[in-house]
Amino acid sequence: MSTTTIALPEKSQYFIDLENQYGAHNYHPIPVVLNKGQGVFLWDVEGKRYYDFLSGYSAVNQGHCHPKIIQALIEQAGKLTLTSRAFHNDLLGEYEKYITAYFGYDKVLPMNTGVEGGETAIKLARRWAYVKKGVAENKAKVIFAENNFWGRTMAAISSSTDPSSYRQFGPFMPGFELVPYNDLASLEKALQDPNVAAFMVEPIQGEAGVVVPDEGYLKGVRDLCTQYNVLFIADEIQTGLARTGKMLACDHENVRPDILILGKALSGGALPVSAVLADDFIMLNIHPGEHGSTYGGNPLACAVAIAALQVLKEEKMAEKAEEMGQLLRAELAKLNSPFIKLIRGKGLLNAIVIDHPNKEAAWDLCLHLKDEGLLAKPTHGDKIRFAPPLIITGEQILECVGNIGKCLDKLA
Ligand code: IF1
Repeated sequence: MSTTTIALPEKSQYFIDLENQYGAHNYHPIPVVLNKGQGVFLWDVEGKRYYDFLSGYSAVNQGHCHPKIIQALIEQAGKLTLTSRAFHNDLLGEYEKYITAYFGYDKVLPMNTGVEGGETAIKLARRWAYVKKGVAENKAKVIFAENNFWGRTMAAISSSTDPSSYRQFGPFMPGFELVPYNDLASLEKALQDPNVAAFMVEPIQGEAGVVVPDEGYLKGVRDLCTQYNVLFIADEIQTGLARTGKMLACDHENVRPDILILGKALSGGALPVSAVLADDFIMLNIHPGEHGSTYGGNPLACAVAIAALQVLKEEKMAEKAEEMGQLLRAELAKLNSPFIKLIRGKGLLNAIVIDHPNKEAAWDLCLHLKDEGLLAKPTHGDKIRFAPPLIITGEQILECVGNIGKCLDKLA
């Protein structure tokens, strides 16, 4: 990361200094201090406006502070925010009915963060393997794709191939195996093991730098998992909820995972809400007292999630993402920049790969973009994710690409 220290306006520096002094140093943010968000825009404490091209890592698909989502938050916040699952409430069942019909599954297990959704999916798969598939206790295996990212818990990093995720945090969770992404032959080989409970995979690998698999990969995963009686777990926490131009990235190939994990935009950025959806033959192997969480399915989250899901459909955000994504990639290509090696993505989940002798070029480009009023952040060094809220207009895309072009020229 760039070590060049930039002189920041006093107000911004004040807030950054507080974080450095009193907060863990587990991030290296772009040097900007935000205090307002609305739609595709963010404002910093100096009042400067930015286009948000990260969308909270796809948690803000609906746009910052979407009025309908915030309205639901405010109304419910004044009534009842948390009952715990020790008691019933008048929102959980309504939400469960709504989201299971929305995605076509028998049941949902509500959690909070995305990684809790991943953990829940793995527990459901292991339990199914013991109860239904007949795998010997503690012998169940779960297969993951290399370069996956599904969070920061011990289980999540136990499946990671990224040293910055797992180094010096061992020992790790047993029973996890890895296959190359987008490689059906390797997957089929791994599935020969009768102890395999599930294959958990992102339909597009987000953190890896928006890696889109070949057409037919997801269909192949679905067919192989069916053939070998292995559960297909789709981690749609970043790719789901209209981000890639369909409601789910799996919809591009019309495949239905056995377990679907959602998070991030399930609340439109208002509060952590995640969900695991599956049919009864998987979900009903977990019995009362065997899994849960204090905030899982809380009434506030239910009210917000219903509004967040309604808005996606009412405002046809998947269709918009498809159209705007095509425009964004086409306009980026037209820049013909010598510093863009690759443009890839689906819908409004895109990334450019920077080609430049200076290994800090992607970071430096993001600093120039910030000065031009566009916020983005590199991932894995040379890739920059371009993922604005799905409500961005064509005119705004053109304006942003113009600014991206100006900033690329500064890398010369
Ligand atoms: C951070 C990355 C993205 C995810 C997928 C599960 C989770 C994530 C596909 C876990 C979370 C977040 C984590 C956040 C930044 C962001 C991220 F850069 F870390 F890798 F998006 F690419 N599955 N991704 O992308 O969800 O528990 O965070 O709610 O750790 O800084 P979570």
